[in-house]
Amino acid sequence: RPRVLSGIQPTAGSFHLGNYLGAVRQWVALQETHDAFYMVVDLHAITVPQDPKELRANTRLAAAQLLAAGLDPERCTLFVQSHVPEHAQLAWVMNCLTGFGEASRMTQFKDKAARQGADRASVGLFTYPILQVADILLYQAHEVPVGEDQRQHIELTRDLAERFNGRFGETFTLPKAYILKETAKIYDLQDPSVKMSKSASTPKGLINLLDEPKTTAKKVKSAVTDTDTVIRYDVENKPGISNLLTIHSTLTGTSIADLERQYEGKMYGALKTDLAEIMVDFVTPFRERTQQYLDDPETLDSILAKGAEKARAVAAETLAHAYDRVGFLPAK
Ligand code: AQP
Repeated sequence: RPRVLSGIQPTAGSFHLGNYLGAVRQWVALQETHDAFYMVVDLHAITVPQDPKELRANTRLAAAQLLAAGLDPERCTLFVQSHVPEHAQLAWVMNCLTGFGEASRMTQFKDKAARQGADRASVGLFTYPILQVADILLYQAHEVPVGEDQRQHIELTRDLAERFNGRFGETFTLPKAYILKETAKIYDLQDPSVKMSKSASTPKGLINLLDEPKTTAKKVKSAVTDTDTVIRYDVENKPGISNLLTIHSTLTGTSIADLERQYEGKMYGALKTDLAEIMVDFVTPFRERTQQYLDDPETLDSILAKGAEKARAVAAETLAHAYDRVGFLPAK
């Protein structure tokens, strides 16, 4: 079985619809066909200022949401990044292989640093993509299911893996980004020219899966569209409607073409009302399942402990190999 690896940050508490449709939904499907490793990336979460109590709670919350979304610990390896120290260890080695200019070209860093004020951005935020490189290479992953915003980081992973292999001998598998075109980028409901994002979206434009279902319905109904009246998929001229069609199509499994036929001659309000109902039907059981996992932290923690043990077995082997290649004297 080919291997996949992916991670999600525990920063915001609730996952948003972009995280779910762009990434987590694929994770659930891939556990059936791949040897899948999924993690809550708490090391990444401290690249911006965090509250320790919240981070701990949000890490459990992220794991609970992943299980509620359909990850099955019998079918995949689910763990917390900081439980596997090899991530930070390999990241150091990869840091030393990365050019300063190369790291400076990462657009996510530029965006996030600009939002924080360049002087306040941490060195950790700067090297975040290199930690991600280590995350992926440790598991010798073939594919990395992510949203479009992560493509550049996967390219960096391939570059650094090739560089390491070229300099020290074949060690790492070169991974590929696994990006589903349809849901690669879910847009902000209030400004469909930007991606839905926890740090950049307005509260009204961001669908949090753990919001009150009533709030979710309201956000869908007040999504920004355009002044035309035809329900048609056209990202250029109708980004708002196209975004709603994408969400509808993915959640219901109806093709966009069928949706266009179904809504022929109907008003935008009809699409929004239907989608609000679909969203409510989706988030209501999701919230309940998440709560059930949170109500039983012992079970949750033991799932994560087993996951970390499985992950470490793989990560430790890769790290030992990489350390040896680099020329570190083995500890006796
Ligand atoms: N709008 C989106 N459409 C599709 N996929 C998305 N992802 C994020 N936003 C969208 C994907 O979600 C996965 C988890 O990402 P993360 O935990 O790194 O979160 P993030 O990218 O930090 O999420 P945000 O909301 O975009 O955070 P900020 O605002 O901090 O940048 C990834 O696979 C990502 O591609």
